[in-house]
Amino acid sequence: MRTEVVLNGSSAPSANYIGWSPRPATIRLSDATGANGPVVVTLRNQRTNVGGQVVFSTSTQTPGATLQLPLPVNGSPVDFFVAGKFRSASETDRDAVIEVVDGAGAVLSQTSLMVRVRKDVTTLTAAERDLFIDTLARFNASGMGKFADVRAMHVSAALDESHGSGPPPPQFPNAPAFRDAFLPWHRAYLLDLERALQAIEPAVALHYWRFDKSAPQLFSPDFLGEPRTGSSVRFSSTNPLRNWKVDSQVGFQRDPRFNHLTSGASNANGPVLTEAQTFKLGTTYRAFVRMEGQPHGRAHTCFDGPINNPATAPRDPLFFLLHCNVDRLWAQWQFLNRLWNPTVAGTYTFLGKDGDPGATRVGHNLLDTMWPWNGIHASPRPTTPPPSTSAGPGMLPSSIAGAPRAQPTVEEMLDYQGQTRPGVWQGFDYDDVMF
Ligand SMILES: [Cu+2]
Repeated sequence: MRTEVVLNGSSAPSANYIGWSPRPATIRLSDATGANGPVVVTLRNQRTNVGGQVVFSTSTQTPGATLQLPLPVNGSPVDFFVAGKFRSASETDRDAVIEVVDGAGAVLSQTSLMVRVRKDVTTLTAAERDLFIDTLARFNASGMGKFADVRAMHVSAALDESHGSGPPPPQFPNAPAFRDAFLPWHRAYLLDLERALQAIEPAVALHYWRFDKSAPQLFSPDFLGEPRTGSSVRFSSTNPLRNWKVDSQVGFQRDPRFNHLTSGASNANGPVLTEAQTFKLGTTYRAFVRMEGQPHGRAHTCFDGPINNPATAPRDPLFFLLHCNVDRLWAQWQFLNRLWNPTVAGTYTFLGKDGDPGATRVGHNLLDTMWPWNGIHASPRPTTPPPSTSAGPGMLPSSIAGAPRAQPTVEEMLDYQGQTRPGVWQGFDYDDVMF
């Protein structure tokens, strides 16, 4: 007797990646030899002391470490859900194993999967760290790879789309200066990059730099480089980033204006807001998005080097770890305030589309699509051809997540876990932001 477990609607191994959101799964008797009626099986974690852990649920049963299901003898599939057990993420590729046993304890199948989440860089194993920097280096390919397009999404022509600039429109005088889509735009941006990295190496995830805490591991020759005053950061001779090249330039400067070995980020104006202070910016999106200035902006300006200027910041890989933390802060804030659904007051600012009364700048209204993924390059959008990590305009698709669409709207970036739209998961989670 054998069983077959299928995750995320595909029996391909590339589908066996989950986060904290319940993912659709099926189980069936693939070989019913010896059964003369429905077979009750138990799903469990094969190893409970090592590797990623999962929980099982059904439409009527709450999540648990085991699940009993009767399987029809004719081999038709039975639905269930599987999710990563919060704070029990994988450390290596597909180190979680769903084991199925019959009533006598005989093992009917084992299915490997990975609970793949974005982690605090200070908690990574050496293998996780190396997987990340190696994949990033391969994606850049010493300046010859598609990483150039990721950078080209965040140059000066694009900053109206991704950041705040200019005064608020006259009909909306109290609006923050065009900042609304700062967080959704960067969420899409990071996800597009992460999917590009996962196309090279499925086990990789973006990770985040908690800039309000010291992270000496990060600023070391084996990770993102050791600062050297006035010159490029130093990498160890085995670090795949040692040949990091952008704009025909090898290496980059990143001089901290703070003691990077002992404290969180700080500049002449003082430290970045702590996480707790950031959450206290307010309980509406309009109040919270002021974090674009502090802590986000200040985290950038805690260094001398390309990272302190928006148009050049993506030359430095730290940019992506900084922004991953910005996105995580938003995700955590969303969770704390239960704000994923735009029809709930405070989730987002303007709920209409460009051209409606009260609209702010195109690309920043809830129902607007976002450049470059929408492929539009006529004013007032950036007029340069939109760079793309995929063959045409649009986000890279995912083998495990159906969302967002290739040309996402601002709205689609809000509920990344499917909190208010069950099953609509974007394919990423944070180690400390639960579902
Ligand atoms: Cu930034």
